[in-house]
Amino acid sequence: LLLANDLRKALDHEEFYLVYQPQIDLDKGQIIGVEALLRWNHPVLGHLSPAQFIPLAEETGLILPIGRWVLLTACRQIRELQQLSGVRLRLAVNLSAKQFRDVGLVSSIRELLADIGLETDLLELEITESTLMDNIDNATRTLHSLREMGLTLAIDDFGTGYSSLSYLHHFPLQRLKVDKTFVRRLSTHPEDSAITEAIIVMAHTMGIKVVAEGIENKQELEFLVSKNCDEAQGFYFSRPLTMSQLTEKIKDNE
Ligand code: G
Ligand code: G
Ligand code: MN
Ligand code: NA
Repeated sequence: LLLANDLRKALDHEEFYLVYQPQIDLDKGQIIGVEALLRWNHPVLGHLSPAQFIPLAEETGLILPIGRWVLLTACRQIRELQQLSGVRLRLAVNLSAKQFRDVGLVSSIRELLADIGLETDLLELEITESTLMDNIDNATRTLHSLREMGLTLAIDDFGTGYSSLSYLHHFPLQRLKVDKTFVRRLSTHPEDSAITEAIIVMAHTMGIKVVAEGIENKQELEFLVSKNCDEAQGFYFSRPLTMSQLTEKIKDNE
C-alpha cells in the first residue's frame, strides 16, 4: 500500500503538524481550553485530515509512534504558550483505540508530563465512546490510573456509539462531548434536541460537564445555552488554529 509506506516516513520527514481548536466556557464566554487536531501535509496529496489516515495508522500500528508524537508536541507547545502568555489553557488530546489499550500508556504519559513540566490537570484525554465500550473492565482500570495521575478524561463522539447510559457511571469522567451530528440536527429534528437535553441533564446528575461540538451558528449556541450546556467548540467560535494563530488570539483576549 502506497499510503502505508508514506505514513511510515511521515514522522521522520516532519510532515505532521497540529492545529488547535478553542473550547469556550459558556458561563464566562472565555476560551478555557483547546483540542489538538492532527494534520498531515502529504508531499503529493497535500493536507490530509486524520479521518483519511488514522484508520490506516491503527491497522499498521503506526498510531503508537504517531500518537506519542502528538502528545509530546501538543504538551510542549501548550507549555510554551503558557510560559509566553501566562495563560493556563487546558489541552485536550484524542487517543485512538490502540493507544488507549497500549500497556505502556500510563507510564509514558507520566514521564512525558514530568519532562515537559506541564501540570497534569491541564491535560485532558478524549476517548471515544466506542473505544470505552469495547472492553468495559479494562477501560475502567485504565481510566482510573489516568485519573489518579491527575489528568481529566472526556468521552468523545458521544451519542454515535452504542453505550448504555447506565455504564457511564463506571467511568471516572469529567467531560462528555456531544457529537456534532446531534448539534447539526438540533433545529430540524426535535428528537435530537430532546436527546441532547436529556444527555446534558444526565451528565450533570453524574457530575460530568458537557461540551457541545460542531457549533456553527447562533441558534445552535442559544439552544445549548438554554439547556445549561457547559462548554462549546465549533466553527461559530473558531476554526482549528495553528499555534501562531492561537497565540495571537490569546493575546487579543487579554
Ligand atoms: O480535525 P478533523 O475533523 O479532521 O478530525 C477528524 C477525526 O480525526 C476526528 O474524529 C478526530 O477525533 C480525529 N483526530 C484528530 N486528531 C487526532 C489525533 O491526534 N489522534 C487521533 N487518534 N485522532 C485524531
Ligand atoms: O471527533 P472529534 O471531536 O475529535 O473531531 C473534531 C473534529 O470536528 C475536528 O476535525 C474539527 O475539524 C471538526 N469540527 C470542529 N468544529 C466543527 C464545526 O463547527 N463544524 C464541522 N462540520 N466540523 C467541525
Ligand atoms: Mn475529539
Ligand atoms: Na467528536
